[in-house]
Amino acid sequence: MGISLDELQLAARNHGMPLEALRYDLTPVGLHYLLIHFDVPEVPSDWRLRVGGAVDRELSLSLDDLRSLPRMRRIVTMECAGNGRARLEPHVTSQPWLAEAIGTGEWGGVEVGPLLREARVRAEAVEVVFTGLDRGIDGGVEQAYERSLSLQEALVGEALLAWELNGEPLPPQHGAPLRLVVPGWYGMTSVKWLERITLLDRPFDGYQQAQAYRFRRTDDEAGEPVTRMRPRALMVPPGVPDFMTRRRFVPPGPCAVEGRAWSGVAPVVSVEVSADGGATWASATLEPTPDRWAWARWTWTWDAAPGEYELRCRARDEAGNEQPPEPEWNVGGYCNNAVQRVAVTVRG
Ligand SMILES: Nc1nc2c(c(=O)[nH]1)N[C@H]1C(S)=C(S)[C@@H](COP(=O)(O)O)O[C@H]1N2
Ligand SMILES: [Mo]
Repeated sequence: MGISLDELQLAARNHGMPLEALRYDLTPVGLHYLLIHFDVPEVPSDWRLRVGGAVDRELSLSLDDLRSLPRMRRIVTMECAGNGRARLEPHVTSQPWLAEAIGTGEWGGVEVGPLLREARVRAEAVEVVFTGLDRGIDGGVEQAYERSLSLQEALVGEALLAWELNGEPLPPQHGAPLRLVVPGWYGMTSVKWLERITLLDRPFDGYQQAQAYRFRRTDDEAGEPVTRMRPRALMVPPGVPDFMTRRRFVPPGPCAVEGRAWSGVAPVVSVEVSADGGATWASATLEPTPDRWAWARWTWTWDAAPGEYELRCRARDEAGNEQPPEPEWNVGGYCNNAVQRVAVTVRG
């Protein structure tokens, strides 16, 4: 497979969500996936959030200042844009996710829009840059981790500045003391360890915006920015696993299969399951989502007869987006929402 020690080093720092945790509505904090490009930064004891750039009123806010504003809680499913990268051929060198770079949290904090209005954004502003405290070198460029949103998205979208996860203070690995959470978007948008918000009168050209996170089929094309999560359904692998291969073993008879499905583009309208390697598909029962951008639970009963199988599941959203049977290769290894496959042996 050709995964290097460098990649293993990344994978050991940035863990995924074990797929059996698809059973929980809210992912227990320690099971939510993690992606940290550089290091978890040290947070100064006098930390404040600064809002500046093209504004008439610069803001400098402590966590207590933020806590005095109207609070919001949103249940949000977050997925790394690199989820599924390790399935791409030829190999793309980076964090080698299979399908587990997901999690759902109840994030608590304040909405971004009202805070920007408070800062009196100037007419020339077009983008909002969110800068983290963490620094490192990527693509040969030393940088703070930072990403932007269009002013429109930041003002009218559902982005939150969060200091709580599942009712607890945000832990260091998820961005304490404060992070951005942008519902529906791939995870790279949700900047952790937030230090600064800057209004720009031009498009942001930072590394993580202009170089990374672009969907490119070849090295020399500019590509399209990676934005919202494509639809995806995942199942809890049924039965029990073989330790090394993780092939599943189930007894014959009715087998309850369950999972979750989401899309950052539009609500999921159907989940289908196949037990014959994609030849025929059956409709799963889809439950309502607890929040607009949270995953939906689905269930299906498989009448399992002895033999060797490959289970698959796939989601479709209201905008008509479907999961492809095979990955769509791209330079950065992003947005691979190809259908999940689970090898199962039904014992006689
Ligand atoms: N400051 C900062 N924010 C960041 C990152 C980072 O490395 N530094 N990683 C991003 C990426 S690529 C993802 S997928 C999500 C992961 O969030 P989580 O670790 O809380 O699951 O955080 C995003 N925000
Ligand atoms: Mo990511």
